[in-house]
Amino acid sequence: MTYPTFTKEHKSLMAKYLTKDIFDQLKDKKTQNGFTIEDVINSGVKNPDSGIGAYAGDSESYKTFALLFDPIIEEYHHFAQDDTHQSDLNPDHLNAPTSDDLDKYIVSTRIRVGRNLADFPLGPAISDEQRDAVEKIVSNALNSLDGDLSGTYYPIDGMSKKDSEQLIEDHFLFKAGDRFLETAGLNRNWPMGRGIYHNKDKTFLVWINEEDQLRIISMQKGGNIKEVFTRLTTAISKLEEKMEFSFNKHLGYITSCPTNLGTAMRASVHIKVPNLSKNMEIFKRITDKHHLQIRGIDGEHSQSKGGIYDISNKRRLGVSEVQCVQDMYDGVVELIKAEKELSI
Ligand code: ADP
Ligand code: DAR
Repeated sequence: MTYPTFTKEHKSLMAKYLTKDIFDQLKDKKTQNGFTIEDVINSGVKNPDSGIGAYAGDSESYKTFALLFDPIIEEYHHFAQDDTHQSDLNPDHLNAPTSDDLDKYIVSTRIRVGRNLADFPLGPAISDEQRDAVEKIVSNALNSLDGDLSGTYYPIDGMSKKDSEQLIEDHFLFKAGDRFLETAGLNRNWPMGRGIYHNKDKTFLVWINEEDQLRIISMQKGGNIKEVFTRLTTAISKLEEKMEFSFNKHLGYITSCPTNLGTAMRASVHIKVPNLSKNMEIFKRITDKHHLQIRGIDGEHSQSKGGIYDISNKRRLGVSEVQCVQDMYDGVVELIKAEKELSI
């Protein structure tokens, strides 16, 4: 195993912190699942434009390769090695009243968390048999849900053209991961063991074995952020009755990418702000103040369309789930106020 050749194009946190000395201290280590430092950094070495450039193969990776993961986590999340993560999934603690303006400017609201099963490796190190076992455990649990969470599971392998086209049209169907996920080992044996569950109203979805083993998603048209959060927290607690998620008091919920550690939550709105889009300095000042990220409307690394942007919390670790949603809500209220002022 030799120290990778980094070019000036390699801008990721992994390239920044993986010195030759750190590499030499890590190069002979491997986790119980056989995950090595080469496996951790492959995505970032092969994709110089990575922002992070490192993935964990199992919960143990964060300890075995702490010399690399700790500085990455500290810089990205502003979270020190002796900090502890506090979870709060109680929607009563969220101050997010509805309003006509929220429904007028917000096209749709989506709040998701990533989860991985405690007794399995993460996606980058999981075997094909283990991934199929995860699909069976999670889909069986989902098929037992009742009330407004009850629905249907659609394995991607063998999915009918009609179902596939409908799910793509609804923005529900995930495809094989991008080049970052591919080189992290997350597309192995695609599409076996992958699938999508959604309820009758298509307001509750679960992606199985995408970047994480579960992406638990609550979403609906309009701006009733508290209703979306409440549905999500109800679903999470029902699923936690049926399976144990990988969690520790330092890093919170364990995920394959370090950016999702802690709450593993992204609370987003698709918001129409055509005037703000012409005043990006004001736009970014408000999103920075509320620790928010601006994305395009077709997922990560996509562009905005027609003055519609995906606005979501940036903080995930060292803050609670309620705080993630509060960050987004408070920022969106201020963005709408600025949009209205610019439209006069
Ligand atoms: P993640 O899955 O990590 O939250 P992505 O940015 O890849 O992030 O989004 C996944 C999918 O969810 C994309 O198809 C995106 O268009 C859709 N999406 C994200 N936020 C919203 C939203 N508020 N309303 C509707 N669709 C959304
Ligand atoms: N593209 C990878 C991952 C960044 C965070 N996004 C995730 N996890 N989907 C990078 O290192 O930039």
